[in-house]
Amino acid sequence: SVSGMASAKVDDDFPQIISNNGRYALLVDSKPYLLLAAQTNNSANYPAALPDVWPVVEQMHANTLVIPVAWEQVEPDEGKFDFSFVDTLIAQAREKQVRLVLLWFATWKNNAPHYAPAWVKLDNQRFPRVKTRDGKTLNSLSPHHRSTLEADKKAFVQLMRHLKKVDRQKTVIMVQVQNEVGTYGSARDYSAHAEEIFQQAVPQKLLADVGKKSGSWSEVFGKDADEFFHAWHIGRFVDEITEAGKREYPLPMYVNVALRNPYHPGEPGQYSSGGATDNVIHIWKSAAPNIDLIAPDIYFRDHKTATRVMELYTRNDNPLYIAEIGNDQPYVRYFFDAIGHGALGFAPFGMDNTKYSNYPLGAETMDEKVIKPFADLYRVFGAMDSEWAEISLNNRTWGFSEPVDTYSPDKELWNAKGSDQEVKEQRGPEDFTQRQDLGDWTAEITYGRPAFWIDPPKGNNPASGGAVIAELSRDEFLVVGYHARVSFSPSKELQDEQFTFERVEEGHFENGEWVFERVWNGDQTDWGLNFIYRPHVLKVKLATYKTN
Ligand code: N0T
Repeated sequence: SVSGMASAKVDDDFPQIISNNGRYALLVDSKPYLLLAAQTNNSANYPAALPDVWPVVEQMHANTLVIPVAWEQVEPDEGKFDFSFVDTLIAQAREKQVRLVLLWFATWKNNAPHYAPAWVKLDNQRFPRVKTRDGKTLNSLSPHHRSTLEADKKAFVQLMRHLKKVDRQKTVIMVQVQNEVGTYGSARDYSAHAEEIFQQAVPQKLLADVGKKSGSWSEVFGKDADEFFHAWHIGRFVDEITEAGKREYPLPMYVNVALRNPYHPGEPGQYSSGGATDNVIHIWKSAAPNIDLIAPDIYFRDHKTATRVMELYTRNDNPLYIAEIGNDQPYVRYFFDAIGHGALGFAPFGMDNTKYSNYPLGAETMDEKVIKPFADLYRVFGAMDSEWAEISLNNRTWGFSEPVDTYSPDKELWNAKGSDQEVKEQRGPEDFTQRQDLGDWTAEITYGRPAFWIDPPKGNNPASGGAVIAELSRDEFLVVGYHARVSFSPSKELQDEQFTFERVEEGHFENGEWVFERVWNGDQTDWGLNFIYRPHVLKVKLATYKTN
């Protein structure tokens, strides 16, 4: 089960994460809930910014807004709390019928204490920063000081207490603790105080959880010692805050990760050291049992790297949730991979009209062209968010996105080292074809082919296709595709059998029940299931028949 759930006993109607054999769902109002989310740009956490936020949430058909709450705004003077922004936000969210995920920007906001109050970030005596090996002071707070932990914890507890008081109807459904924790520029804190702790034995709990024999950090972890030490201590710091917050009000709580590139990781400190990068997830799981999930922030534009990240963060002990993903066109299709991995949700970053753009991470401008492809997907999945989340909790699912990245002629694809542009010229149909063994049946997904015949796939320009398949019963699948063709054929198990679609129904869900609209047949099915302009929801029944 999800780590934090063991300790937190909450009412059935309280937001919580449940699991079923390594598959997960977030429950909201006692029902599975798919987070079709939008995250604002940074600095949108003031009432004056909100009018620029809601229109995009609405155009996108998002059911959830992900938005910061800053320590500096709730405790500008030590011990004096002001939750007026939170109150305004909750009131407006209710009016719009949108749920909230709050981001606690405090000790670490991408490495730095920028969102901490002045009384914290200006007092380096009381709240010391990380020191490099050469004694340079970095603008990243050290995890080794009770003073920092206690101050942050006190504010976080007040926030959770406030939510408990004002949010009886559970508009806020989840909380992110800190943002992209870790330190750039050093693997760990090398201050004298940190050094003393580093020389001590590795804690028993960590040794037991990772199956190592006792010793100092260097003896146990060798060349990984510095990074693992930093990850453990940041993890413990975050866990203690989380535990205290949950004691007030036990919402699901998670951390997000400034990823390292899984294929070209570089050295700790070149990426955010101490955050839950793919190489230290096990350290974090041991250090932070109250954290319900560890969520990747995906800014790799290429298919190979983006989908690899999803594999790395989908684990029996970790439900996938895409805490952030760039909002530009190439990223949209990765929605299908995410939900194919059973993700609890998906939150494109920078979805507001505050006239800011984090390009090249996301899109250059915010306009209808950026919003529309997300809206196409969210509209369809929004109409069955609870049903999908329940199917995903209990059934096998597979997601696919167009594998060949496309490039505009004048620009290479930013942050896409995983993608090999060189071989682009020699692409053949196989490059645009994905096959998945589903058991008795094999699915084939192809991209960029005419609606008729078996003409080979050439890919879409730009790459934009995707599909997801859920197994409803042995021969029955729910299929949603977009700019793709989905075909089925017998697997080895049914090798010599004749087969056909018994019936392909297009429909939708109402209150958990499938509502039939029409049968897809003829052009819509003769060459496979062709998903052209927008996603459709199909229930596909496959069958074999005897010829003698
Ligand atoms: C993200 C966002 C926001 C060479 C960036 C991503 C958000 C934070 N950080 O717009 O700041 O609050 O979580 C860092 C990605 C760096 C990629 C560098 C690739």
